[in-house]
Amino acid sequence: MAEFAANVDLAEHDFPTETILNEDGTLSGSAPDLPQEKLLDMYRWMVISRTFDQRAVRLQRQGRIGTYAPFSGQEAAQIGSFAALQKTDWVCPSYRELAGLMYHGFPPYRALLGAMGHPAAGFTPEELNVLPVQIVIADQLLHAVGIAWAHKLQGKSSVAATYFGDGSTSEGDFHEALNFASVFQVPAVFFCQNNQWAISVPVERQMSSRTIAQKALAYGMPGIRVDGNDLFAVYNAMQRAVEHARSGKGPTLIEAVTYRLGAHTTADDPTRYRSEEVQKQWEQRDPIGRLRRYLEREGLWDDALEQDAWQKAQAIVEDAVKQAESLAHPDPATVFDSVYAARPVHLEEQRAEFARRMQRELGGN
Ligand SMILES: Cc1ncc(C[n+]2csc(CCOP(=O)(O)OP(=O)(O)O)c2C)c(N)n1
Ligand SMILES: [Mg+2]
Repeated sequence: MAEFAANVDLAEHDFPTETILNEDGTLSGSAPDLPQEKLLDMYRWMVISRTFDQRAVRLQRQGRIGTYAPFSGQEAAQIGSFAALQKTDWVCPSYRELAGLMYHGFPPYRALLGAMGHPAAGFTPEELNVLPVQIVIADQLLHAVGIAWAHKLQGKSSVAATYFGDGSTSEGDFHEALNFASVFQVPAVFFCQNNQWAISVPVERQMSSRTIAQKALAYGMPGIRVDGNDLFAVYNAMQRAVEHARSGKGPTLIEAVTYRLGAHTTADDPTRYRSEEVQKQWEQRDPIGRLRRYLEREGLWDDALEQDAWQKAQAIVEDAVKQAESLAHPDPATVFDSVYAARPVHLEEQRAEFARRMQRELGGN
């Protein structure tokens, strides 16, 4: 065993973490060629997303929405990568991608509907090529492979991008998806947000690989490890992966190293398993402050613009809350619908029983 181990030099297969934007707002490489308007729009959406996220947590505390999964800290990973996609591409998200989805065109009020238990959360607007948010860990990777394969068979140049977390890499679906994607050379991008935790399981206990990116090697596809709090490095990595897929060269696995600043969901208390010291270190690496420092250095941003961005974000989020809360409450019996094309007998019976009970409770007899 020792002899065998001596023959494997894991350091040779290391994937260095790509960075461009330093924490003080200076550059350690060349910034991607982004039009100024697009760059400022990305920053504004980071601000809107952060405002949305904080508001959603408060709404849950007030009992106005159900369980919610915050994404604060992951805005650069999401918005930086979505910015490299086109509207004709497809996205298969998990539950933690609301910042990216809103930047991509998903209306903020609709982003609240999942946590409100509204049936409309199961549908995405017609004009967006986005699948409904996936809660079942890693299932969406297989959906992306299927969509990408269809693109290939139809001779389309569209790409399918899928988003997932570090914990998802332990699921069989992750491995099946990567294998299938590489065997059939489909135009897929696997975007992993390694936010260090899968609920209370740290990434060191999730796997003994040094990186997630290196798993790409086993499937014969490129792997990229990137600083997920660096908007420029993320955009750059995603663009290369999307180009690679679009030009028929097959899939890529990207690992964006980031951190979820909040709880896993509003049902979780991370102070029970995370150290305050590490938390503070990551707060220093906040992706929003980092980009703002760059924009200020470049003379593209100042205090007045900053104040205006947060105020507008507040208004957009308040409007979203109003719109979401003004929707008619769905008929609870709709939980029996849309599971099967035609309701089977047992669901018919349960639906009838449910209707009788509702009648008793509401009708008073
Ligand atoms: C198949 C499956 N198993 C377990 C769960 C319960 N669960 C919900 S989130 C989660 C952790 C996922 O961690 P990660 O992939 O790192 O994503 P993150 O939540 O950190 O974004 C688990 C185990 C689930 N939703 N689906
Ligand atoms: Mg995680």
